[in-house]
Amino acid sequence: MEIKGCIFDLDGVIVDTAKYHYQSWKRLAKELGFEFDEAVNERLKGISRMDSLNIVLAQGGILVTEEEKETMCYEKNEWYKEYISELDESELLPGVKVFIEGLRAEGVKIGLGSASRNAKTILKGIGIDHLFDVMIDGNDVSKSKPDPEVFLKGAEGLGLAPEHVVVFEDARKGLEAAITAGFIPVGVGSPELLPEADMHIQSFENFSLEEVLSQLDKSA
Ligand code: B16
Ligand code: MG
Repeated sequence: MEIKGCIFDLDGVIVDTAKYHYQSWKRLAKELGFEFDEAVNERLKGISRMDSLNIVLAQGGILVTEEEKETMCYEKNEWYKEYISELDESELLPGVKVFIEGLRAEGVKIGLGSASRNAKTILKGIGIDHLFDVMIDGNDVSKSKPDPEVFLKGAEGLGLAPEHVVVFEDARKGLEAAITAGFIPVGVGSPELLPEADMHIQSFENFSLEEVLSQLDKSA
């Protein structure tokens, strides 16, 4: 088996923007008169802004019109943009930049597969956008994870078949998407939280693609 490309999810894999999403949803919930639960926040990982809002509103038992939902998504995103406006390289998760640079040096193609419509701004903010051969985000897809559209478009952009591409994901729905479309899935997080994946890493520090290859050989 040859690995020719790697596609990275953004939030929870390259950078910990989940805390800023959480703060923004919490602020919206407060405005609507209820406390937003951190456990519910786990379910928002990897899914679109509108799908997230629907979960937040359900937690508060709040019914609103579609128009009001649009306004709430807009408002939440304005706060989120404020939080991420000061992002810099220090917000990168440990080891990920060095790992990506190493892959590029070996000729492995690099892609982004994120649900976030702010993904390109974030990559630019942390100064690593130039490391990506293709960037697919929430602006480029019509179906969100667990639909594999975002990863399939990424593989297409890299000119690679999914079976030669590793997908690094921290969300169950993202792993489901990668598995459905025949990518090599690696869960970034614990096996307990990400039961869909056979392979897991806690961080990119001291990690190399060789480990993925040896696990694949064992399971072949
Ligand atoms: P935005 P990922 C996802 O990013 C987040 O995990 C998820 O919590 C968020 O709702 C989604 O992006 C949309 O983000 O509001 O910026 O468009 O994990 O797919 O990189
Ligand atoms: Mg994620």
